[in-house]
Amino acid sequence: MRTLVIIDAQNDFMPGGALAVPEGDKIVPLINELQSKFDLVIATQDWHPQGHASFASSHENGKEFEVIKLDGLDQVLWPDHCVQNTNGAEFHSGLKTSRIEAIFRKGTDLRIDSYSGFYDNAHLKSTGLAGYLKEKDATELYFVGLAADYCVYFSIKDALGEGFDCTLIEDGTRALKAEDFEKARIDILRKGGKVIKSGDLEL
Ligand code: VGL
Ligand code: ZN
Repeated sequence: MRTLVIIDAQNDFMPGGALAVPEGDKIVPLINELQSKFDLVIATQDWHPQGHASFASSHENGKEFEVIKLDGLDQVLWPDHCVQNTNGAEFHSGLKTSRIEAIFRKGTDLRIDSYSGFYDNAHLKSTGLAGYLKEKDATELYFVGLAADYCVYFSIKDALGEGFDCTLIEDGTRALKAEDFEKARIDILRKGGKVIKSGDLEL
């Protein structure tokens, strides 16, 4: 079964948002159009409590985009973003949501960041997404959303590790940094994932 996985299409990752991805809003019409081509559509939301450990503002002298060690793991310190129940955490208002069957939220634990929609960054806690997809017989996953070099990339890595057939729809994503996406893209291909353009999608 072909499943569209929409990663973090939230206001804070859109131009004008707290952690804006350049041209992040450009993917919304395509994501809307693509939904009808899939048997199942699911979405993730970055969903942090206030004072989350990934926020620079939660650390004394923390600087945005600086990398620190957090419980032994490298952690980028981000601007406050996707705080639960704020407008920044809502989906882009243009995103069609009627076909989204389930929403998986991540980053909800105060001390642990979670780029992937499947597991937190330390791989300690599952969101339940892998089990949900397996129960639905959703073997072929197609990824779109934000940001290509973080949450989309980490979600694909985990999905490949779980044995799913994974394809990134390249024009359905945008990166925070182009050079990081280039590395991510090579890694996805090396790990057995596919990268296509939406025009290459066979119905
Ligand atoms: C993301 C950084 C921090 C993302 C989430 O959705 O790519 N990036 N939190
Ligand atoms: Zn986040």
